[in-house]
Amino acid sequence: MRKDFRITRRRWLGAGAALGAGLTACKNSAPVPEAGPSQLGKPVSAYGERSPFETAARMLPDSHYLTESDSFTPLQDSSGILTPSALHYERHHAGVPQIDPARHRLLIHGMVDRPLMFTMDDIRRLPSVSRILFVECSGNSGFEWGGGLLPDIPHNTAQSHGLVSCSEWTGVPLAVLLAETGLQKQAKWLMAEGADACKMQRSLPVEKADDMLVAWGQNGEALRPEQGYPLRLIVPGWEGNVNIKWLRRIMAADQPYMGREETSKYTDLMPDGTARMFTFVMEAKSLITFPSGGQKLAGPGFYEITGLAWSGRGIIERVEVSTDGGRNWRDTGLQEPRLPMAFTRFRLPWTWDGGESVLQSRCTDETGYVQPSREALLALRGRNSGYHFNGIKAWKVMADRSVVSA
Ligand SMILES: Nc1nc2c(c(=O)[nH]1)N[C@H]1C(S)=C(S)[C@@H](COP(=O)(O)O)O[C@H]1N2
Ligand SMILES: [Mo]
Repeated sequence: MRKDFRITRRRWLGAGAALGAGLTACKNSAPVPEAGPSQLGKPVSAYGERSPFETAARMLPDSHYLTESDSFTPLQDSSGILTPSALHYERHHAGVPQIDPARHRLLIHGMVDRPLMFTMDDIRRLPSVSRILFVECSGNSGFEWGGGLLPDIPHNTAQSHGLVSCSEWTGVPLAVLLAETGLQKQAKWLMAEGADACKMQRSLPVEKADDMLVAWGQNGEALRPEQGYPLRLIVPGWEGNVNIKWLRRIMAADQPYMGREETSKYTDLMPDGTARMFTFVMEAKSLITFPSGGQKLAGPGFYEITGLAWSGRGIIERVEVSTDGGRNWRDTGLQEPRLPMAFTRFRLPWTWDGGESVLQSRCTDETGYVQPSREALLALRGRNSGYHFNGIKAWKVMADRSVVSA
C-alpha cells in the first residue's frame, strides 16, 4: 500500500511543537472538567437524533433558477467517507413524491423474453448486495465553467461543490432481475424511468447492467424519500442523473430512447458547436474540505489539511496537495478503505506560517488519469458546458485567517 498514511513520530513531534502554542497548559492537579452541573440524562428513544449542538445542514440555494430543486451536502463538515442520509445532496426535477411501498411496482419489459412486474416484496426476497458508492450530479461545480448553465450558485465554499455524496447502497444487482426476464439479443439499451411527476427517463447501455443495483437500502435503513424511496437505480461512477429515483420501469430496446434528459439536457456543448452525448462517467476529482472557503483559521500553527477524492473509473491511487499555489506538490495520506467509485479521504499535516497560502489538491485514479487544472479543462471543452467540471479547486488562506475561493 504505497500511500498508506502513518504519521511518523518525528513528523508528529514537529507538528506538536507548532500546535503547542495554541493549547491551554494546565497542571497535573487541575480539576476534572465538567461541561455543566451533572444531569439526569434523557431516556432511550425509538429513532435517534443528533446533538442539538450540531448544525451541519444541506444548503438550499435561493439565488438561482434551480431554487428548491437541489440542495448541497456540507462537505466541509464531513468526516470519513460516508454522507449521513439526512445530508445527502438532493436533485429533484419534480419534487419528492410520497410513495407507498405496498403499491409500488417495477416493470421490466421491451426486448426481454418474459416481461415481469415486481413488487417491493418480490425485490426484497432476491439476493442483495451492499456497496459504498458516490453519486455526483454532472452539474456539480458547473459554475466553474464560468458562464455555463449554473452561473449563480454561490461558489465560495466547499459546500457549493456538494452535489456529490457517498452512501452505502443495498439492493438487488440488476443482472439478477434481467436473468429473470431474459434479454433478447438485439437489446442494446435499457431505458430507466422514475415514478415522479416528470417521469425522469434515461437510457443506459446494456454492458453496464452487470454493475448496476436496483437499490432499496441506504446507510443501513430504507432509502430516504429524497433519494428515491422505495426503489432507485444505482449506476456506479456514472453521472447522478442516470441514477433514476422512484424507479418504476426498465425498458429494453435496440437503441437509446433519446428523451429530453439526454438530448436537450445532460449533453456537453463543445467549442466547435457539436455536443457530446451520453457522457456517463464522472472523471476523477478531489476537493479540500478543510481549510476551505468560508472558514477561519485560529492562528498560525499546526493543521491537518483534509479532503475527499473520487473517480467514476475506480480506485483513487494518489492525492497530492500544494500549499504554494501549485509550485510544489506533496503526497497526502490516503485513508483506508479506498473503494472503487467511492469517496477516499486524504490527509496532510501542515504548519501554517500565517502568510497567504493557496491550497490545491490533485488526484490520480487507478487508470492513471490525473485531475486536470481548470485551464486545461477550459482549453479542451470551452465555456459552453455546464456539466462534468472536475478541475482542480484552489482555496486561498488570507493573512487575516479567513479562507476564500481562489
Ligand atoms: N426519478 C428521478 N430520478 C432522478 C432525478 C429526478 O428528478 N427524478 N434526478 C436525477 C439527478 S439530476 C441526480 S443528480 C440524482 C440525484 O440523486 P439524489 O437526489 O439522491 O442525490 O438523481 C437523478 N435521478
Ligand atoms: Mo443531476
